[in-house]
Amino acid sequence: MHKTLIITFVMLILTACNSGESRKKDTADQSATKETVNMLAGLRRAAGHGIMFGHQDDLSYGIGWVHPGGESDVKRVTGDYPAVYGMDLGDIEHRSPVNLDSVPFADMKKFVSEIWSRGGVITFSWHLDNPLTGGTAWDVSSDRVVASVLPGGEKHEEFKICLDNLAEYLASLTDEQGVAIPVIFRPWHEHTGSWFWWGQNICTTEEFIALWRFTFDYLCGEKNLHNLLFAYSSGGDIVNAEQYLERYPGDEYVDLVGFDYYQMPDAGNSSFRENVSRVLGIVTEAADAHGKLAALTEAGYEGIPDSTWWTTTLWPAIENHRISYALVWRNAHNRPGHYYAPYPGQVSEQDFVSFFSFDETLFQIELTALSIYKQE
Ligand code: BMA
Repeated sequence: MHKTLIITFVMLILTACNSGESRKKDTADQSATKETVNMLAGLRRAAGHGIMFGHQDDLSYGIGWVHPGGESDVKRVTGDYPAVYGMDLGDIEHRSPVNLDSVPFADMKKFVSEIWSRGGVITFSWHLDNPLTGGTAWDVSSDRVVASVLPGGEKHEEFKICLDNLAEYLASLTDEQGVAIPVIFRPWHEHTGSWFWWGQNICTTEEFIALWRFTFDYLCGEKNLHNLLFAYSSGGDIVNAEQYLERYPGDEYVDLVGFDYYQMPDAGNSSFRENVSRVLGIVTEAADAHGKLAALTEAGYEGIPDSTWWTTTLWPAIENHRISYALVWRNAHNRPGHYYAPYPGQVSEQDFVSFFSFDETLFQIELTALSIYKQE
């Protein structure tokens, strides 16, 4: 009897140890490819050196040009590419040849291989159309959309087709050797605001978490995609950690945590600086507590009317926080004034060059030296 008890006890301990060890990879996806695992380790390493600069649609178009190949407003101003490139997958759910901002998905695919070959970082957002109403991502006319796409909902099968189309595209992102190129996938962003159909007042906490987990499980499980790091990114309206983490889907579903925040024309530099720094405090603390990376996943000042915005506003807001990257939004070529990075002749051009020269801002040249995809 005594012996049986001891054996049971030992077995219990062994089981406990094993289940503790069953999560071996640092990535949320336990079947992540070695390139993806290396990428996460490389991103952690880079965060010890500085903050990577990112730009949305950097290679697709800029002020006065549209994807001729190799062009970049950031490069035109600094001589170097950004470290991080944001791109958007909106409309891939319909197998459209171009995304919601008219960027051909075929071009994006070329950019992805180009970025991968020079050791840059790719992050995808997804402004997915509303599957219930057929409207855009911004159609918040119904609060039943998330429920309708979840298992049992009337749009569930259609939603799975959206994910199938997304997965097919993500799976096609391979290099010449057939290696799946690792990317940061940032779905369901700005969910603490109520302007997208997956937003705060449009669905419940349970529905949002179910949506996230379903997306993750379907892509990594059903679709066998293992080149994704998942980014959880809220709006900038964060008051405390509890609110920030209210709809956090769990450590097993997330690799990176962040938020999006823009300077409004009437808000002033100090309110941007203070809010970004305050929220980064909350987000980096949450990141540390959960063993995740942190980032300012979207930011900017539309039209950058302030000639010293980079060194007197953005940099002071982020410099004291250990974050992986700060990404500014796109330089629309066909929407006058809708740009967030400087171009030659723009008023903040020289200041951006100063920002670029800081030891702790990382662009492509520093990233190449850090070779973030190399196994440690
Ligand atoms: C928004 C604007 C839109 C664009 C969308 C997705 O912030 O830039 O013009 O369609 O992002 O990129």
